[in-house]
Amino acid sequence: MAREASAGARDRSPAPGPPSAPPGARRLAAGGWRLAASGAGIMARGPAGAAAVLGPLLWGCALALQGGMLYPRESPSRERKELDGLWSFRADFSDNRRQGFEQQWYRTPLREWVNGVHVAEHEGGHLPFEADVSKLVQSGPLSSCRITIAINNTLTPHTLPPGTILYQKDTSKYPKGYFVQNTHFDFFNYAGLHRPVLLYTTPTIYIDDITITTGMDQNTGLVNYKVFVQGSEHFQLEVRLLDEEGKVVAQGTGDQGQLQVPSAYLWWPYLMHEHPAYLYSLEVRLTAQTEAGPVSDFYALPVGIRTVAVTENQFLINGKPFYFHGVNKHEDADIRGKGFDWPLLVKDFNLLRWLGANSFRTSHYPYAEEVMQLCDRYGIVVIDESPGVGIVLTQSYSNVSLQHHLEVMEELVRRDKNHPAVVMWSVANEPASYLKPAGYYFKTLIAHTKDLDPSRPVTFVTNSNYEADLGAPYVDVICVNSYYSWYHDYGHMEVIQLQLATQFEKWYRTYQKPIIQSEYGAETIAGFHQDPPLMFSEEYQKGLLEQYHLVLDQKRKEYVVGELIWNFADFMTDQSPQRAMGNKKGIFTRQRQPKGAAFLLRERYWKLANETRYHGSAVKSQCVGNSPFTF
Ligand code: GCB
Repeated sequence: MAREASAGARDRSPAPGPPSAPPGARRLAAGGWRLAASGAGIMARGPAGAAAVLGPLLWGCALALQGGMLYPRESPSRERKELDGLWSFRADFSDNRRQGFEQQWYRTPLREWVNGVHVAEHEGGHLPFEADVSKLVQSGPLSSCRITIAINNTLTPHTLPPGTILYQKDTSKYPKGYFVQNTHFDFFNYAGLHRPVLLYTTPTIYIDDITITTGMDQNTGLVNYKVFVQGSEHFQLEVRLLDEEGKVVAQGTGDQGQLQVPSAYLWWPYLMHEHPAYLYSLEVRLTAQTEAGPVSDFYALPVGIRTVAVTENQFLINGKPFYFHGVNKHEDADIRGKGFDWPLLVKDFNLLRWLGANSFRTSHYPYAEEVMQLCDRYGIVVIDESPGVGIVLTQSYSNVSLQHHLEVMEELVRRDKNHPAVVMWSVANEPASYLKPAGYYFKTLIAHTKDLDPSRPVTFVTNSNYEADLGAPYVDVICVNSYYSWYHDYGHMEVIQLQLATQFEKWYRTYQKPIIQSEYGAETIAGFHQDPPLMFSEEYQKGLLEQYHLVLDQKRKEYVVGELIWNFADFMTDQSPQRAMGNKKGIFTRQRQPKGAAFLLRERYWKLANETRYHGSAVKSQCVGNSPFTF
């Protein structure tokens, strides 16, 4: 089985075609294992074959995906190896390096070879895929093995995110064959493997997937489980739920059932309860008899018991109103670019907790699984967004695109369904939802996502006008982005209150659904100061935020259920006259140093936490202390 990696090619050359001698290889000792390498977040390619494979659109149909995508963990029956380190990458500088575009290799999925044998292919970035490679690597414990992954980050109108290749034909201005990749999103389309590639073993009969949903009946926690097994139809399953002290609190047998936990500890968001993020451990033990003897498998899954619900004007977690005071992020940092990095992750989570942020949106693609695990562990609530960003061309609403988007939602739900931190799916960011086909597109996509996971609300993030938005009728929560006094009425912060209040009123009157201000902010260059405030100064960012907060404070008493600043930190983008070395709307710099707005927001978020926490719980009121690590 193979997992994880993430990609996007910074050079504009096409990825190598199916190789006779595989390029870009890494050696590893594989022994007699069942072997797994994984590629999460391999950036996108043309999904031309998708419609042919899946047939008609999937609304309400069974899953197109085969098998589960449990995070590879060590256990008494499983071993895992991380293939971190330097891979030898090979860019193509040959004379015929444009051959890939001419022959449209980008219309075929990403490919992976082990010892020269093609084992897997995958379309789309940011989500894991895997392949069983046991037969290819069982030649002896000391033998080596070559894994080759060909990655292509070319974006077409049908990939997620979509993009186009623009050929410049005017030879008085551009060399022959010159082309550029155009995108409709505001972050850098990094190349390469962004996340770990892993090998892992399983027994021949193994636990392939687990689906958990949870509920409450009075004080009794309910954990519904379903276990999927591969390799045989004859096996026994035992399931035990352990509390944080390791005490068994419930148990069952068989591949599905309900565990009941008297006086259960609930999973609460950070700052909403004095004991946030309580995690049980679900231990699943499989035993089976085979001709070769007994086989057993063991997998332990963290489980948080919590409920999520939406009313006309509230977002409820465990039946109590929850207010999102959080951020939008990017997988981006200085030096590493988009690459996964544990120290960076720990730093970011410490900053989130310092800030008093209880939530974030995975703008604008699924983040690494390890990020989601930390959210579970620290109680940081997540709006889990697909890579559906920049759907603005009519072609990107075609059936081919929709088909791919439906599959991507299946992959996302399959990967993240068991995370208590995930409270809502976002299928897209700022699509051209006023275009005619958008109504059918979002109706289908949202219905399919709800079908996959009836336990969570679904949304997409809009910047369309409330009257024109054809997707909004289908969402559970209205998530709206606005940049008053930034992308228009430059410098006129005095109009923000009127414009924002009008925005909220119109959306609410039209839909009677809770609203989240899912983006707002201002470009700010750390260290620029100006009084009276001018755009790009730290004072302007703070002033703009304060104007938003005045209106948010009124409307959160009615139907606004959250505010997510754009952005947590500065991040890299394509070059343009609007971007001074990337997007600078962070409240932290790209190196994670605070701008003035970080302190302003910290003051606000801790105050909000004290006001909006669940009052049955005694969260300490030391919130606005000076300690940089007051949790
Ligand atoms: C948006 C987008 C986000 C951009 C941001 C900006 O509306 O959703 O991706 O980075 O605005 O700064 O312009």
